[in-house]
Amino acid sequence: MSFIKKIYVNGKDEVEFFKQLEKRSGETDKKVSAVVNEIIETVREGGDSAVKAYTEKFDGKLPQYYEVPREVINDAMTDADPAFVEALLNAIENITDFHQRQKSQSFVNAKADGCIMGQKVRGLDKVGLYVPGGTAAYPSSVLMNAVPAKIAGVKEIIMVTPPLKDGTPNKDILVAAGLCGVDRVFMSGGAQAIAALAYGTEEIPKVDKIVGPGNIYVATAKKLLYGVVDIDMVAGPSEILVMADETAKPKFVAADLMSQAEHDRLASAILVTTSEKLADETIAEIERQMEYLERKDIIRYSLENYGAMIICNTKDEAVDMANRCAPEHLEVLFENPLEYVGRLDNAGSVFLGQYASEPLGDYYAGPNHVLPTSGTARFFSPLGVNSFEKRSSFIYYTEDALRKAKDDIVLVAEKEGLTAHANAIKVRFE
Ligand code: HSO
Ligand code: ZN
Repeated sequence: MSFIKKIYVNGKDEVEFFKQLEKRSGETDKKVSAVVNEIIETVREGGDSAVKAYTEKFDGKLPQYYEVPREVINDAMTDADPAFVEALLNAIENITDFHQRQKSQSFVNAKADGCIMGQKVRGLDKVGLYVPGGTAAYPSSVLMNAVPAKIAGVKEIIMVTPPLKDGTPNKDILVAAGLCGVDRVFMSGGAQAIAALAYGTEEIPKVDKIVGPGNIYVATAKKLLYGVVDIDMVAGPSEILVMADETAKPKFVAADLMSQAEHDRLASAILVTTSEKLADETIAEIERQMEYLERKDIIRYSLENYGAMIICNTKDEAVDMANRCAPEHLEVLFENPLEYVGRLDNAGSVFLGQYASEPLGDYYAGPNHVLPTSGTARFFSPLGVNSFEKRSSFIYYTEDALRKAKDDIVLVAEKEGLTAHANAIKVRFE
């Protein structure tokens, strides 16, 4: 028996497994909320000195810089491995090409009666980008956040990120930030950095929206400050669901499942297949390939707890299951993958065919890798240009047109008991 579960569709095991999966997306923890609330209030009152005091308290010392000087960012770019810079530039080109197509258009509707109405779309002024420390400091995520923000027309992107253990900035993150035009970088992490962005301090600008993943303190701070600022969605653990038939290659399926399972111990990787033979061979492949992967302990844990091989009777059953799960990433390794696009309603990003391996989307192809998790792809969309845009509408009316509309407006205003509203219309025709 392998450490990975094999489950037959519609059975008792299936119900148990999905219950276990749901437990991953934890409710907001009351104790964490209390701690974060206090941090938020202290930073709101105390500004930079409160941010620095928390950094010292939690990290034991202050980082090399509070704000990273521009020359340090430029030096990081010139000193970096040219192949790494080239790879990021190629990714930026693809991400730009994809996201440019998302830009919304303003519109003006000039009507025959002389009235004009329209909608103006513009980028947010200032956006805060949180980049976590530790092993989850991903340069690719800097690209996925900053490129669409730039395309939307955001005027200033302010990054906050904790330092490495020795107090210096993470050079790879600086390279990514420099290449995609991040304007300022502050070396500060945790709930204190989020509070600083939301309220502004003497040095850290107040932003309109905060994006980027973080630990439970960061996520809680974002949730608590929603309304003071806008936020992106609060990302849960990574997920992949692979739908495959007997034509899929177990070697590829196993590799792709583990590519997500390695993210963290709560990651989930599920195979839904019409072929029990494929499931068995994939399990064997996982056990073989896992041995040479650096994060095999994380992979083993997440697959054991949140991974499964689900055997279906038909492809329709597999499609239904994918739509019900609404996974962050959905791979279609059926013989004719393109035939299924129209029927897949609830996935963050869909990967079609055996060469659209999930990491291609994480790093390179162009679509965003910041995606809805924990079933929220039912109603949330990937991060994109519109996440950084806002709309305002405008109205111009002629005297004649208002005269025609007058009685309707007055009638409804008086029904609502709002006579000052009615009056504002009536006085114009007395
Ligand atoms: N798969 C992650 C994104 C990522 N992968 C960054 C590698 N680096 C989002 O679920
Ligand atoms: Zn990934």
